[in-house]
Amino acid sequence: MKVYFCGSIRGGRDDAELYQRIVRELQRYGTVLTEHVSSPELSDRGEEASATDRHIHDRDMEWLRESDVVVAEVTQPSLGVGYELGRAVTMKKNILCLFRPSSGRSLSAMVRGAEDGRLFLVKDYSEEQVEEILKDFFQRLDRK
Ligand code: 6K6
Repeated sequence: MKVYFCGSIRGGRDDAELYQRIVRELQRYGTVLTEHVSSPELSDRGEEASATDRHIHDRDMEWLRESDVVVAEVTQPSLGVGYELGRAVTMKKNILCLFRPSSGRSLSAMVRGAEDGRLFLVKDYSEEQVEEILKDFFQRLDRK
């Protein structure tokens, strides 16, 4: 099972620690292709000396194509995550979006409204529910 994890980079790194917890949990179910998204060393400048933006985009799209499932933490708004979700929909991937209402934010209608109860799921959650929600998601995938 290959998992593509999405989380904000240039959109802001406030939730980086939570991304790390989610990625660690996801690693119980498969290979996380985008582990770097959770790296505490990565700043909101999201820059890597050797990688141009085109290289990052093309490499990430290749990983997205390769992936079996896409899990996105969508509480911190990020253009890149929104873009990845749109591309993943076109590729007919199984998608889980995780949103924390405790943030006081309101999730974009373009993400919440894409929920279809089948390939595109949106879950409101709090941090202590991460394990349980991912367990349910992967169990459901097994039954598909
Ligand atoms: C350096 C070290 C690790 O990453 C970098 C450079 N930046 C990126 N590398 C890989 N993926 C990226 C990078 N910047 C954005 N992305 C992708 O877009 C990730 O898969 C995230 O899910 C998403 C974040 O988008 P922004 O708009 O918040 O940056």
